[in-house]
Amino acid sequence: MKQRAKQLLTLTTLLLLITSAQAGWEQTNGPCCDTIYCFVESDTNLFVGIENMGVLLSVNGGTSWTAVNSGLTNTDVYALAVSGTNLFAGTYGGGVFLSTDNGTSWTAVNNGLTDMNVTALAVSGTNLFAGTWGGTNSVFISTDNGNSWSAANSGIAQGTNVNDFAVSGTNLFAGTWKNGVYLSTDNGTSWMAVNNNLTNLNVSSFAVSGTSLFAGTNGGGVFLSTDNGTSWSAVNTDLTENRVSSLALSDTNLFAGTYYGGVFLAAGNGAAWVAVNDSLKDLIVGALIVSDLNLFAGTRNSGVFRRPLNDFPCCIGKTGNVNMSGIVDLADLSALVSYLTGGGYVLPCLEEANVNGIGIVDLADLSALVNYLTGGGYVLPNCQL
Ligand SMILES: [Ca+2]
Ligand SMILES: [Ca+2]
Repeated sequence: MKQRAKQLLTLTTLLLLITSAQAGWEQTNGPCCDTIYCFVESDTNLFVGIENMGVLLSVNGGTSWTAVNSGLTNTDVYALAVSGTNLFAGTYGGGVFLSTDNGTSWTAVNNGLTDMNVTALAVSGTNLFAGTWGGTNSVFISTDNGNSWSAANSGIAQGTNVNDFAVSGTNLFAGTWKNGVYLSTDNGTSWMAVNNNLTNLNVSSFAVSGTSLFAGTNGGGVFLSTDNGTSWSAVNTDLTENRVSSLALSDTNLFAGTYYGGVFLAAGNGAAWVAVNDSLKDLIVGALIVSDLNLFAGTRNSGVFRRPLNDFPCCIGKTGNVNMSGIVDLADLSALVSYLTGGGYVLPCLEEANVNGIGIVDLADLSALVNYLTGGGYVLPNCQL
């Protein structure tokens, strides 16, 4: 009996360990409790911008945070951007502030900036762009690190409110409230609306992966363009909350932060979405960032949450997409063959390569995949999570 009790105890300890290893989100010891609008990282520094609380800095991957607001005379921080050793903060009412010492001190840099509600910032080469809200000019450019600004809004409807920018090569995109997406291919000199099939024009956020541009909207979920905004298609399978505030990418995992629905994950380039909210105590998410090996979520009432990237499921839906790219096809077979024959292929997701959903990844999975691809009638099982 004693031995049995010991075994039970060991089993219980093991189960506890497994449970704690899959704890999901962890609330960090930090900024609380006002709306978190933005993150930015610079080397090992992680900054967060919060309504009425200015900027907080973590030098230990989010474990602890310190307010860095000296000289930041407006603490309603909606946007952050890094350019070399320059850190910029966009504020609602106070324009743009610059810190050259990792947030230790700030100076207003608003010469020529005539709209002071700065809700988006972007760095493209040596150009800095500011997007504004409730003004007349919408977009400003600085070519001298914020020392001077000029309007760069030709082609943008007057009074347009800007939520976010995306930089993709030499393309600059502006996501706006009510007017969708604008594209500039000449560093902001001119803009054109690129909203074909974008059925929701309240664009809150962008994410860029190669030639894929994702746009998060407030009310229409997520859209994808693979032709620089020329056309869009909704990628909302199983996305049960369509008010998207923020997007973040980690390899082929796309994360969406939502108002009221927490965080969703689409693994493998636009697969179906799943909510990944284990232990996330606040489902109103205003900002996301992938930093180091973690995903951070900024919430409205409960501060910053952190979750290791390897804690997220990488296989969603059916198994078999071995390379986690596109559909299940011959490229997946090649990848699996290479992996199984020591060809050096590194599986991006073990559970995805476990085609039959049984045991380890081995020759039985190869047989299953061959059968599926040759029309032998094999049915790919659902991921075992
Ligand atoms: Ca594939
Ligand atoms: Ca297997």
